[in-house]
Amino acid sequence: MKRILNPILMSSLLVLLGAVSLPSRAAQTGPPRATDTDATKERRLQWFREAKFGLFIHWGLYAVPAGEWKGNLVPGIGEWIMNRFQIPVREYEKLAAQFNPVKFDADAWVKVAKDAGMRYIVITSKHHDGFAMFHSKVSKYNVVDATPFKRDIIKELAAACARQGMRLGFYYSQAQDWHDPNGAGNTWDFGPDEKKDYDKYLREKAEPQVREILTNYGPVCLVWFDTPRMMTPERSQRFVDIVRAIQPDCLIDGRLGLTGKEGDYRSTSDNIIPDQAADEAWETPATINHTWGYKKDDHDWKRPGEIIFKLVDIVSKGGNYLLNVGPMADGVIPARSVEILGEVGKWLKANSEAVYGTGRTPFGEEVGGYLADVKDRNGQRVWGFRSDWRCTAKPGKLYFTVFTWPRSGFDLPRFKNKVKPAYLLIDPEKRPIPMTTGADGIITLQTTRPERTPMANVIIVEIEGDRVER
Ligand code: H79
Repeated sequence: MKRILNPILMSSLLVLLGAVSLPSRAAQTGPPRATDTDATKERRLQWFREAKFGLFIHWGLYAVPAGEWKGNLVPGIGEWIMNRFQIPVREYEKLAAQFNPVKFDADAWVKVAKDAGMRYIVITSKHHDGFAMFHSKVSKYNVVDATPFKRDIIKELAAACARQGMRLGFYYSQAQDWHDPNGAGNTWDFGPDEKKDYDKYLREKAEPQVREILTNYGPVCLVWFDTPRMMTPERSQRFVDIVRAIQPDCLIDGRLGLTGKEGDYRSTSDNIIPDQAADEAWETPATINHTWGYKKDDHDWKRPGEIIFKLVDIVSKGGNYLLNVGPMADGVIPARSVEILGEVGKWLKANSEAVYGTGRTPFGEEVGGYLADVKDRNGQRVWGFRSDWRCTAKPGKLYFTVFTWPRSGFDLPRFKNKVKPAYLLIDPEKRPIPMTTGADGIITLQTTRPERTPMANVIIVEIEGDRVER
């Protein structure tokens, strides 16, 4: 708690005192700012740390084959179909002529995110296949110039987000581009990456396109780079400079460069939630089924309860959850994913206080620990995962989200602060939950599982003092 709040408080204080120069208009055209201190970074991150939950949208030409090419179903993730079947550029690019998502309704998409309780959207402006979902002057291989649809998807989504007060960020595949002869990844048409003029691709396509998405679509909350193949420090710095020069408040994810530290926050591996809490800002990108881009045969959806658990688990560990949907080629987000997100949103709406703007758990033992005397077949320690409850916190307030209701009352973890009456978050009357203190000093909240709100219930424990003393 202390460590997570202090930088934020510090940065606003410093800003108030004028100790940190805020990015100015002049900085937008000048050379890279030398003043990118931890405090400026923390100030940029403030909305992100509060937001917790975002909608990832993977949409592109791969929605047309929807995971099937010439009668073969692609194993694995749908947006990789071109790579997996080594489809030549001349064949794959014909998909553009079939991309006509007449049912696309940007406002409806933003509403899906809103109803799910999501606070930001990140959409693929260009994935590894090289196709731009915006009107690019750099390459004709884009949704306006190459499809019968001719509408700028990104422009419409940006307008809908502005109307509905939703932050918008762009995924941009900076390294892999299977359409460009010098982009990384397409070895079947263009040979090995080492023999390519990679900097020509960066200078003539990726960098100018990143400038376009930061210039033409209003405020961009973050750029989500991915798979940093061959992204030397010097190359990733060029992208940092572009972002900082055009939109100084825009965040950069953790997959721009090879170290993972070139951006503003840490990105975990796809679908990986860390075992333990961390103070640095971080985000888990995750799928709602298995694929990112739409695949007609992927029906293995995560249940709303699983998603709520993952969300609270992530938030209690100090992270953000960027959960993906893969819209179909007609412009519709698969109905099942919308339903699932709606269920999550219902829970989140009722329990929002335990999620948005909270800090990580002041405890930690609730997430589990290495099992004593147990080794796996490789001699490695084994993590014993616990999922009974998770804790988030605000100054003077602890939120215990209980997933497995204990039969004989809920035992609070040990801490020194005096405890004020506890109550259920969903109880408008805040009726105190009876408490007993055992001979061992453990406080037990004597409550049975509440009938209302399915899946998980939040107990609020107010304490004396802003933060937990153990
Ligand atoms: O955009 C989503 C993925 O397309 C992207 N990251 C998320 C957010 C991503 N790029 N690379 N990877 C994920 C790792 C991909 C690994 C695999 Fe494959 C792709 C496994 C199966 C298909 C490449 C081709 C490795 C084996 C076959």
